Amino acid sequence: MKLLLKLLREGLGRLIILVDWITRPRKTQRTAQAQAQVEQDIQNLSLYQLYACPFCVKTRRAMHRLNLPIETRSVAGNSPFREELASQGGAIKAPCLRIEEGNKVRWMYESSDIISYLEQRFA
Ligand SMILES: N[C@@H](CCC(=O)N[C@@H](CS)C(=O)NCC(=O)O)C(=O)O
Repeated sequence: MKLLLKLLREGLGRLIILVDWITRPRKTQRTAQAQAQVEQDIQNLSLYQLYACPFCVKTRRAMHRLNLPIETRSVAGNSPFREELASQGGAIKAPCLRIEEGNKVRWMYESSDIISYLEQRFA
């Protein structure tokens, strides 16, 4: 039963990835200079995430639409990022956006909060 649920969840995750890939939104177009500035500005961001998690797919889709090549860090299995997320962020829940602000680090959970934050900063 547990195995069946796992297979179902993973199958659904793969299906969501396929549908996302087929229906990808267009990337925001910027001048080369504006894009270079954005790419500079996202250096302090990283997304802790899982490949087939629907909330992570939704967040990566928004990143794609906003043309934000933010570094992604997998928290699957025994990845060191998983431990980092638990100990520094406070919970193992994906997605989570790590935001470095000067010498402070903010951990933003909730896909809809992350997307709103990215839209406010970069849309
Ligand atoms: N409301 C959250 C849901 C996130 C969520 O449930 N993520 C799952 C993966 S699909 C997770 O990290 N589960 C691990 C856990 O809860 O321990 C969001 O929109 O980001």
